[in-house]
Amino acid sequence: MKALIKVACAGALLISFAGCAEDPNDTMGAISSSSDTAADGSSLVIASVNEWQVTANRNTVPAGPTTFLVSNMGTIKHEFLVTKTDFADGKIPIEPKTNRFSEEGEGIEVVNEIPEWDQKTTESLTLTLLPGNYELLCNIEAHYANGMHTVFTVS
Ligand SMILES: [Cu+2]
Repeated sequence: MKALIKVACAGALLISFAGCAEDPNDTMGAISSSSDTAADGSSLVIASVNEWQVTANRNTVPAGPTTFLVSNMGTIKHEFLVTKTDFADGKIPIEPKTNRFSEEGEGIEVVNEIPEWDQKTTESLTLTLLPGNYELLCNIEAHYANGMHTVFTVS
């Protein structure tokens, strides 16, 4: 498992000096903590997903280009949705039939996403964000209800 994490970090290194902060022995983590912009000048957010949470190293960025570098630290596939909404964290209404929320629902705008990707790998997503309230979340069946969301603000 350790070797795989190192591979994921090497991929991250190409984008910026962003490491896998989850590994305390990884010196790249220390470098990343002082860098809040990616190599292309966008705001950098280092995040991870697992069962059952979404975490990020910052929950506020200025409006504009933002790069999310997201590691799947879980044991199954997850997705990562950047969702603009004024619903409180974790309060987007779940449809009982599907145990997920409607991504076309009122008051919900999925700006972009990293589709389901493999555990122990890292993906990135760069997009331009407008000011507002957001949640970073996973909307695979039952995952949101189980806690896979965190609040995020674009100022
Ligand atoms: Cu998930």
